[in-house]
Amino acid sequence: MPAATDELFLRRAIRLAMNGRGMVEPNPMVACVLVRDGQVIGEGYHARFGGPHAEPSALADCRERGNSPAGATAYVTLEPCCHTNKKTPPCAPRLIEAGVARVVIGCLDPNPAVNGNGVAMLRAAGIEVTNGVCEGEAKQLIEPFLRSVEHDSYLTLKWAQSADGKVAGPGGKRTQISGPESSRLVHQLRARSDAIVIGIGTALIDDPMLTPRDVPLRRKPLRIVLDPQLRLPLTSKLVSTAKDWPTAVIHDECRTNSRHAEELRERGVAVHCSEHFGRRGQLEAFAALQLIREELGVRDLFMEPGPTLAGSFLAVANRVWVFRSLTSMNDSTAPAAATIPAQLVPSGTIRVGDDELTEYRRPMIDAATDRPYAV
Ligand code: AOF
Ligand code: ZN
Repeated sequence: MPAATDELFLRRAIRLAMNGRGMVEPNPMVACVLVRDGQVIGEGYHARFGGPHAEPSALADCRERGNSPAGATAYVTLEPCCHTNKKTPPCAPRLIEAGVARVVIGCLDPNPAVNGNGVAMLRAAGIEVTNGVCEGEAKQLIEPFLRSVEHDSYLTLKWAQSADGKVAGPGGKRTQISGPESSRLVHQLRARSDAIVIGIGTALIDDPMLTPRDVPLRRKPLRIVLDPQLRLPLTSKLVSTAKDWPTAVIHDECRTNSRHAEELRERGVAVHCSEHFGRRGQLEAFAALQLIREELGVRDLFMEPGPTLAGSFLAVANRVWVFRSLTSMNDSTAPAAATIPAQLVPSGTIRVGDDELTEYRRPMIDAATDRPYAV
């Protein structure tokens, strides 16, 4: 099969996998496309956490369409699994039973229980396996999962700015900058994340709920406020809804036994302390991610920072989403957006309603070559 054809079907599988967005996390999005004689004869994706994997869904689709998978090529975005102590039966044996002749894989499953063992099982059964087709894109698809398997965090920053680069109104006053279509995307991304993170400045000025709204929600993301002096008001929406929506604050070390800490706890807020706040109250970004990972147990983070918090976390961000509106603020007292460092590379701009969304990504480095994957 020419390499270009493999790429074509693998890309189709990547696009299909994205239908699982918001429903499968923290597990990876995966899809499988079955092809014979250049024709798609069945396809499927992993649609929900704990539900059937991509491969059995594609095999079922193939049979429902009256086709036989025997002799077909299976294009899978992720190495088929082969381990048993989990929610669903392993996929590699299913492909073997179905008699597929060839399996083309985007990338290996970083899960140590699989990681090459799925490929070995397929090859031992006489199936031809090609791995690493569209590998950069396949890895990008599952980047938060990849990071978490590597015991790392995956951090997305998001903000909206006016055409002249301002993130709030005169004197920092809250102003709606982006349109409703952009808000909808933000709610989708909130719903996909393990946690939504803001600084105390935003909590005090905006009094946000930080919940994903009007989008399908599989689980409730943890709401985290970085609040060195523990100023989050008991009357805030975050605190008053903390019994229904998991909420945590991270403050500096000396407030642990304060009355306010106790009152927050009584209202259902998890109160954590970090010794990594600097003298001016800014939290050291690496230490914050580590604490959030290790004490709060969450890895895929969506941060909605003001410019100061953005300034501290851009150095460790994996991805940045900037919504730009068409209108200017024209006010010198309005705060300006943080500057995005050159290491975060623009990966695309799309129109969202009247706004433009630009995504910036930190290129993933291939451990084998020490160079970024070409995406
Ligand atoms: C595949 N195909 O579609 C997916 C895979 O708990 P389970 O049974 O859903 O298994 C989760 C693990 O399976 C996950 O950590 C990852 O290693 C793999 N995901 N594998 O062959 C799929 N979603
Ligand atoms: Zn599987």
